[in-house]
Amino acid sequence: MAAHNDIVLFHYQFSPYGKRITWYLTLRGIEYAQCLQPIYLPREDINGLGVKYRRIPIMSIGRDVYCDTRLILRKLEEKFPNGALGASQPDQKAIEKLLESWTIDGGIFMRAAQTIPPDMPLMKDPKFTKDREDYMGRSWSQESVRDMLPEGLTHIRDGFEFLENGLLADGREWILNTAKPSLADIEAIWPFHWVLQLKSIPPTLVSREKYPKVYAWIDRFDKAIKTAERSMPKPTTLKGADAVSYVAQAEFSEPEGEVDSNDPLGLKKGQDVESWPVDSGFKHHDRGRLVSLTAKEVVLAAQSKIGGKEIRIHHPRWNFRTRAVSGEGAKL
Ligand SMILES: N[C@@H](CCC(=O)N[C@@H](CS)C(=O)NCC(=O)O)C(=O)O
Repeated sequence: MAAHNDIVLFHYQFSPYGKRITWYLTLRGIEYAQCLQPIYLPREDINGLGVKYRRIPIMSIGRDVYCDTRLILRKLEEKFPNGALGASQPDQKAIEKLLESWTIDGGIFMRAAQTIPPDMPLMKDPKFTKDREDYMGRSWSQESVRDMLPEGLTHIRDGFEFLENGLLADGREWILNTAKPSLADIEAIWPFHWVLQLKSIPPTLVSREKYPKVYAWIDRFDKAIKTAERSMPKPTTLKGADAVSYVAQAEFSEPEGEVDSNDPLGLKKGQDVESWPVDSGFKHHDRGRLVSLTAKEVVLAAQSKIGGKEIRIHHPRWNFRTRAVSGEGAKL
């Protein structure tokens, strides 16, 4: 059983964040294996890896596990530089980064999630809504969901407006006026693509007639993905136990790295630390020995459940908190 390029992506099909990575891999023609996950916790395979981070997707390359799509995309760009999708001009890089920030931190994804139709069967499944309360820290009761819908719709319409009359206004095919979709297109498109699939927005607010350029861009993007899909093999799908033992037996895919002694956190290599996201999924903390700390990422060594093999968990620094674990109960 092989994972091409040593990559295993843990995700589920309904995940718009997951799409950021599957689209990227597809557009690049980078072959990979996937391990499909349930839509809510528990996720036994991820537990088996020794990873407490709860969000989807995560991606392993060898025995290194990367959390958060921003870090995953950066690693893929670095590991496969030939034909990278990211901009090279500083001003274009800045637009790409601002789009990432707009969709992830600027609230577009959160507003898109508020447009999930309250009548969808999943929204009536208490296991799902309770799980999402743990993930987002807000109520997902039918009442709150209905209350938030109008606000979600208003914000998403604003996003369509911004794209139609801003970045796509001059009739360009792709956000950075490239010949093919680039990383900037992925950074911008994913929540809008998702809401159109959810079919949650009334046509009186958002329609092909009102936002023809955005719709045409999304159609073009889908076509580019379909074409790319046809020119590469489908990802290998690994069963959970196989994926976990594959990762636990693999080699590390990158050198250990150093702890920056000038880092404001003042942590030391080898110290026991915990690290977790502060924007969502914040109750789930990874713990381990500090392996590396740079401006861009923190790496912890934690034990998988396969023969106690050590894996390295990578978190980005942005919107993550890392601190020393000390005192009673600190033993890992
Ligand atoms: N900033 C994270 C956010 C990831 C995220 O929130 N993913 C959603 C899925 S689309 C999630 O984990 N939802 C809760 C869950 O599936 O457990 C990233 O870029 O990867």
